[in-house]
Amino acid sequence: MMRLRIFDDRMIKMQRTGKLSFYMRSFGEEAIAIAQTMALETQDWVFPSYRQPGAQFVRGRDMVSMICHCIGNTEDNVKGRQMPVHYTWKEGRFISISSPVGTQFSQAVGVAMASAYKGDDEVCISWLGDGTSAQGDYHYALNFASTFKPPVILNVVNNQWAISTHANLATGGRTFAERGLAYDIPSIRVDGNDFLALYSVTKWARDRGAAGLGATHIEVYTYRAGGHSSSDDPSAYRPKEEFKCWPGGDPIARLKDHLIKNEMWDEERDAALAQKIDDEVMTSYRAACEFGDLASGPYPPASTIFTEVYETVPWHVQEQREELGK
Ligand SMILES: Cc1ncc(C[n+]2csc(CCOP(=O)(O)OP(=O)(O)O)c2C)c(N)n1
Repeated sequence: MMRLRIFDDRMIKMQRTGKLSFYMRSFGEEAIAIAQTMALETQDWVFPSYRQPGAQFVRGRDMVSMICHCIGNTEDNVKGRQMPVHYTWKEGRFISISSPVGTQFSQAVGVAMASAYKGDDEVCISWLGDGTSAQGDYHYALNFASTFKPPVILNVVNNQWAISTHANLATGGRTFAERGLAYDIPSIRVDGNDFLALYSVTKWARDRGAAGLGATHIEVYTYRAGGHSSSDDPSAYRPKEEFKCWPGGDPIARLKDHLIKNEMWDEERDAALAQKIDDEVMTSYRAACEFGDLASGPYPPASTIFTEVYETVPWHVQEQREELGK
């Protein structure tokens, strides 16, 4: 969680100083991707939204590779085809983050159905936001999950805001959790700023999926402590006092306090770890820039728009390629 927060803090500063074009932080929501991915097995499939890049840290993705993606340089594994922070990482079974929000739920259900059909011990997990759960995609996915009972964990991350739209406008119900019950899917509401609660509820959901008991629907109650993205200014629509209350509190501070009280951690080690991570982030940023920085590149060549899309390139695309001279 500390790695994710420090990484995010540095990257937003890079954006503010013109070294990245765009950025999205997980600020206040760090426990979610970290605890929930830790509760899975390595063969499980992760279908994230743009606020769960932390799952990659759990699975060991190299920071340099993540920063190359954010810059969109020659080492970006998606060759500049995605917005920054819309990571994809095949080796970590981390499915490409989609800009059109909500597509990941149906994909997760579909892959889980395939795994069950093949008899593989694989569970899928996916997250979408309170705002996104007002879309049809959410309901299609729940209906398939209810009907076919695949091993899938479907999380609605209720961080109370969808850019400037409050969660009250995404449902008329009291909670997001209760919506799963209408689909006859076991549903639970968990404190999304409590690392240990998230870990245990996700382990339970994984066990259910692996035992053939089907999907679990989870409302992860949290708070988007920062802006929506580097393009957003929440002070334009959010009461100032709200952040001061920080519903649920800082998940990192909460776990730290718990560990200190149990004599498993101390302030000195905490400060040393923060410094070590910050050094790692800065070293990784400099290493990533060796493959191209935002101001001067190099970027993936234009010819890459024609690669890795079609196995057999259709004639009209081939014509366009020839016209481009690549
Ligand atoms: C299909 C679609 N509609 C609208 C958008 C624009 N958009 C991007 S993020 C976002 C808000 C999503 O809010 P929420 O689902 O609550 O997730 P959060 O950002 O709070 O994590 C919107 C409207 C989009 N990317 N895709």
